[in-house]
Amino acid sequence: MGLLDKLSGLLGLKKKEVHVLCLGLDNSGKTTIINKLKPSNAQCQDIVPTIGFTIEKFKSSSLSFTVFDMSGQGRYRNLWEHYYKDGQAIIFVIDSSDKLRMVVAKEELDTLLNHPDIKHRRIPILFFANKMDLRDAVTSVKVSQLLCLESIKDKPWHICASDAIKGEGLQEGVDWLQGTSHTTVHL
Ligand code: G3D
Ligand code: MG
Repeated sequence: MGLLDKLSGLLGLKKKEVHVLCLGLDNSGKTTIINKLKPSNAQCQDIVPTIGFTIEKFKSSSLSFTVFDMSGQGRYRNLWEHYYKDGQAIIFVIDSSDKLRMVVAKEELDTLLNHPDIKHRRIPILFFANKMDLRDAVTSVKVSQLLCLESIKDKPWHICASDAIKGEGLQEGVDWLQGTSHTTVHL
């Protein structure tokens, strides 16, 4: 059973689709992670390229994924924020080796958390401190400090160190999301 099948197993009882948003700066590893997670029968529903901005969408039996880069010019912001209200879980991916852009990732996270469609919802957020295999990578504890995750009080969150190329850490993350989704995602 693929990781995604397992995650979607939580819907066995409820039979409704869960929308997962996979976000983070470009080059953090989102596409690599999603490709590892999605079952082989997942269909690439939609890749919507506009100039400089791409939204990837995947769908399996009861789970749909919307993936996009939170970077580039602010003019794309409206495009991606449009998806927030339908998201029932968030996977936020960080390149742990990119210390220079960690502050940009934090800014994007803060903007996300303050968005009206996210701010007042107990939407679970799974953080992947990705690229742990790289020599320059900081630990997941350090990533968590740099992003001030402890200040997130009103949403369940969890951080996992991951190496998306080898697939390490992804299972732990999905297990957490599956566990928390039972109690926090309203279907
Ligand atoms: P994005 O979808 O967030 O933009 P990608 O990111 O999934 O396209 O990944 C960006 C680059 O980082 C890719 O390399 C990918 O192979 C690499 N990458 C993703 N996850 C990891 C990881 O855990 N460890 C390491 N070392 N590299 C990772 P290329 O060379 O294809 O640009
Ligand atoms: Mg990508």
